[in-house]
Amino acid sequence: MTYSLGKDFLMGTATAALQIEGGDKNNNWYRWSEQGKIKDGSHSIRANDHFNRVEEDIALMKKMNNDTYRLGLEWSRIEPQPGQWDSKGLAHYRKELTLLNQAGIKPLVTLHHFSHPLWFEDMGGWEHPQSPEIFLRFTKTVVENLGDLASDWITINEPNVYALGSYVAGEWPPGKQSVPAYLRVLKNMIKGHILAYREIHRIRQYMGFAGKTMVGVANHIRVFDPEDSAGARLAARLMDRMFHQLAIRGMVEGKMLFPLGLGGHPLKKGFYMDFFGLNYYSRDIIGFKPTSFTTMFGEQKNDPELPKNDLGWDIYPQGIYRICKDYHQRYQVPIYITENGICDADDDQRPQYIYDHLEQVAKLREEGIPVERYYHWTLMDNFEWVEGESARFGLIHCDFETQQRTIRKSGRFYGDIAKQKAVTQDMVEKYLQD
Ligand code: IFM
Repeated sequence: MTYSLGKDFLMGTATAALQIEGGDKNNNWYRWSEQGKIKDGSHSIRANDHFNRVEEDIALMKKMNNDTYRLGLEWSRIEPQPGQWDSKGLAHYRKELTLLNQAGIKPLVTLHHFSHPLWFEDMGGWEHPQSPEIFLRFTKTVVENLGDLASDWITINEPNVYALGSYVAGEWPPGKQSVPAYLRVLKNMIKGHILAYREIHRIRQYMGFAGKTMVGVANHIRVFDPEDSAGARLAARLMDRMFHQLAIRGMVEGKMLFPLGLGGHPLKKGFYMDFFGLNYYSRDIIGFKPTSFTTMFGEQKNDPELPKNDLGWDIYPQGIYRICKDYHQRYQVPIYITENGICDADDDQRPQYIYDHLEQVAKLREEGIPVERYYHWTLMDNFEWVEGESARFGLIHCDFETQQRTIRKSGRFYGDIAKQKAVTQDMVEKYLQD
């Protein structure tokens, strides 16, 4: 029942700027909210008002014994117009990073997490051939101004989920449904990552931090287990390639798998990942149904035997173990679980979810797999993209009307684990009795 994670294990929480800050009108999700595309009618302009409550929220992280915190930067606050830099935006993030460092919480900074300025969206966003260089320009300014305050960087969050939601499912801005556009976006994001990877290292090196910089990507990885048929096995392989490998092999190795390689690739093959960032939520059973647009590569199904979260996603803790093992074998770099969490408004599943997933992590660490960090998604209930404010993933409950934050039972449990780097018998009795 009890287990230990080891004193050197870092635990924290993860957020994204757009999902918590509120108040910014110059980004793609503001317009999408204005257009009434959010299912519950909520709006990204509100979120958690974190932009004005940084101190309060850092105090909550401290209370939950966070060693580290993954935060995003809102690009449009830093570069509101192409090539124009907002010193107030940069100063805001300098202050936030300084406060985190003073609190003894190590920042991990994400440069692109699904949101970007309207001018970038309107020129074609990540579909535009110049988008990698435009992202590089943003990265350069950010790291020149903030690079002394953070050693650890994520260039892009979940490129596969972004490209799929925005360019195939069409549920996210700009709402396209086109596989060629998906491929263009992935290819540009890969280039953008590689350029940013090199640039972050270059700048931190001349700042005097050679050898002390960690750069990676937050890869969203699911387990795809096929149904028992040849067609389903083929579909699962195809889904793995289309959803995982195109982005991962491109970003880690600079390898453009077919069909991304068509049209050439000016950047060299190499190794562009200092840690393997892994966002894990769920597993899909894959069926074979090539007859419709949404299932042409494979049909994603639930496993009726497994418990579900509030959004109907299967809860499958063994997946985190399987994925970490697999990617460690492939790449042999430290693994950071950059996201893992559950949508659970009444918090009756989250304590067990945390226990079960961290148990798998403890097992991995015992076996010598270098899972060095775990970031729970997420610090507090926030703006969950098209689901809006109704999908609640937080260790902290947020009343969006009053902005009152209340640490949930799961948050207290997580804080106790983070303090002891272990689950003790006392904790099991206190938090998991039901
Ligand atoms: O809220 C998102 C996050 O922005 C990216 N990964 C998955 C989370 C839960 O859906």
